[in-house]
Amino acid sequence: MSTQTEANIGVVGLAVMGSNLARNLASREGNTVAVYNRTYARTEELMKEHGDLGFVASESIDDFVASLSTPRTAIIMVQAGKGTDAVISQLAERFEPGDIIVDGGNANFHDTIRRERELREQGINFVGTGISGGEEGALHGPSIMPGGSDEAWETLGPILRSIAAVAEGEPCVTHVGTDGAGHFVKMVHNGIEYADMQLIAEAYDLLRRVGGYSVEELVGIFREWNSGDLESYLIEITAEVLSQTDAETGRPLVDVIADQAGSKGTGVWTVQNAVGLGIPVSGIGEAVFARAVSSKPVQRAAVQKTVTSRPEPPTVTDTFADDVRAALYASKVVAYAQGFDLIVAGAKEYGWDIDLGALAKIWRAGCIIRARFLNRIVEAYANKPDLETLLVDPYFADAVAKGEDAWRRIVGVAAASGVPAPGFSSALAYFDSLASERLPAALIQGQRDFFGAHTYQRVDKDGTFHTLWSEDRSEVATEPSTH
Ligand code: NBP
Repeated sequence: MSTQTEANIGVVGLAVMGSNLARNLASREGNTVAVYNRTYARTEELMKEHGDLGFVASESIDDFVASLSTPRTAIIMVQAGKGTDAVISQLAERFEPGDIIVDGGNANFHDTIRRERELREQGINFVGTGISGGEEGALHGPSIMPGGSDEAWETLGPILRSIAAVAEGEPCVTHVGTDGAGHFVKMVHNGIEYADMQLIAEAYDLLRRVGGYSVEELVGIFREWNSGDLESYLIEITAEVLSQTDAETGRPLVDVIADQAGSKGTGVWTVQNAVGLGIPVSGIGEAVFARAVSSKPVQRAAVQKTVTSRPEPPTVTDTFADDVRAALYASKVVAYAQGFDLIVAGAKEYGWDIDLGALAKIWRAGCIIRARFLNRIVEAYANKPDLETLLVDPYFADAVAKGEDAWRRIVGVAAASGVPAPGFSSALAYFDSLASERLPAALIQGQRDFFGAHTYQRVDKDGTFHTLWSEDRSEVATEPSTH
């Protein structure tokens, strides 16, 4: 179908995310939306169901490109990776300098940096954009994290602002930084989401297996938590999932779902990049590993057969649920502190000027980690944009201090009960590492110097030193080790 109509924005890829985003765009004043999908049947389906939104549908990529007004602006919503590259090259063959290609898929930010560089040579603006909120968000208002050039943002900004979620009157979209910045922060967003989910899951497990609460009681606890400072989408849906009864067995649905957690890879990317940048994101790491452990049924069954006796959970008091809540909050502060550290490190490494407060603002609605908590992070960065870590912001420092005793009790109870709480305990270990005046890293430096002459620094004078371990064990001043 060829058409002369001029659309100000186009969407390529009309699976669940693309069709919902196209509907969102088309429902906003001033937008005429061109749509195209490799398999035309999907386009026809969208037209049949929602043709009243005035879409300009094309069967061929040529007609799609011809239907766009200049600067041509197309949002790609196809499977990340090869699918995205295929669509980019189709568009790039037909687009002109000044036109804009937006990738709204979950791309690896390294790919986004490469694609932006290649397309820039052709004068085409490439904008890698994180979009969070799943299919509902795409339809009603996602949190949007665009990278790319200032020039592209001028055209794209008003369009994205019109479709984004709104938090306290402000659209949840900001120009995060150049080239891959948007996809980088979306990756970290997903990593934080992993950590947050893991911590909630640990809270649930401890309340049930140690606290002895029924699933029904847990629904009440999570609903109550959702009216306080833990208020968030993830706590809200936790109560919803726990309240669901399986129609077939009459049991709580959570008890008939296989306990092997899946993932699509953004958590792994977050950890891989954090390791490369030297940033401890132990909360995200533990969450990724916990999903991996859950998905090892053979090992789990073998160990369960070998380990026949398990610890008896200690008797807990009425304040147990409050303790778990405090441990969850403190661990969550650590997970977010680590995630924001990673963003600071990524920005430094890749040359992005990322406004952390603005980022926390656009995560307050539309996305999966939306939470009351984010307002506190906005305030923390407004008070001190170059905060060393969220843990020293007065509000968070106070919140952690108030919950510290409970946090320690819960980690102790988890260990004594044989209930795994890797998120809670690693968060506490991270906090204790930062809070310790001396760390055993001194001993590690000694070991490294012993076997590899890796040298060390001293606390009492400048310089680099090596002990002649295999000679008379005297110390010599030396150059820093390069190996
Ligand atoms: P999918 O990730 O399932 O991808 C399906 C779409 O990709 C279809 O339109 C398909 O066309 C198209 N496609 C593929 Br596959 N290979 C192609 C190729 N070589 N050339 C052209 N088109 C190709 O869709 P989705 O779940 O809607 O997600 C879209 C993007 O949004 C993904 O990058 C995803 O990671 C991201 N995302 C998803 C969510 C979510 O909650 N689902 C949230 C945030 C971001 P066809 O119809 O011809 O097969």
